[in-house]
Amino acid sequence: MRHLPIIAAACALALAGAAHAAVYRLGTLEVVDPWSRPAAANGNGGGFMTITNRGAAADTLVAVETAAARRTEVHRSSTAGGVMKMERQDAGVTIPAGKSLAFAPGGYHVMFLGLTQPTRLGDRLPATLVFKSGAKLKVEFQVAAAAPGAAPAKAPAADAHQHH
Ligand SMILES: [Cu+2]
Repeated sequence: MRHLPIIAAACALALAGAAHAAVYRLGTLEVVDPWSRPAAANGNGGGFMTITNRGAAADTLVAVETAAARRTEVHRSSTAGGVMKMERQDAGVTIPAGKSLAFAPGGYHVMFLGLTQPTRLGDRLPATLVFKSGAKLKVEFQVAAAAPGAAPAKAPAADAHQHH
């Protein structure tokens, strides 16, 4: 065997501390900081992350598998005329070759429908991201009040609204 750093097929560097990003890799796909907000059992949760495709071809997130919810969908939120709506992305979400795509509140997100258990701060929701290429990337959505690595919120915004 050649002397090379061992890179596991799915390499999770989930380190404690806000300064360290959680990075999951499989082939040319990379997912950074999957996270979700606390939610009640039987409720719905949103899953957020950044997916980078370092490959030469586009790939598409087509499904998310998890035992933590009865069903999952991929959604996109948008605001038109001051009204926020969510649209199911039945064809999946394509990450072009060499690009990153952010799943974030107000935009693309994974929708966990019917959580089997309440999710609390510090919990991790294991899930498998399924891509059109056949890649299946295991990640853990960290339950947090805000995006990991984001500046600490001073106070909840008065106009903060939850669409889930
Ligand atoms: Cu949604």
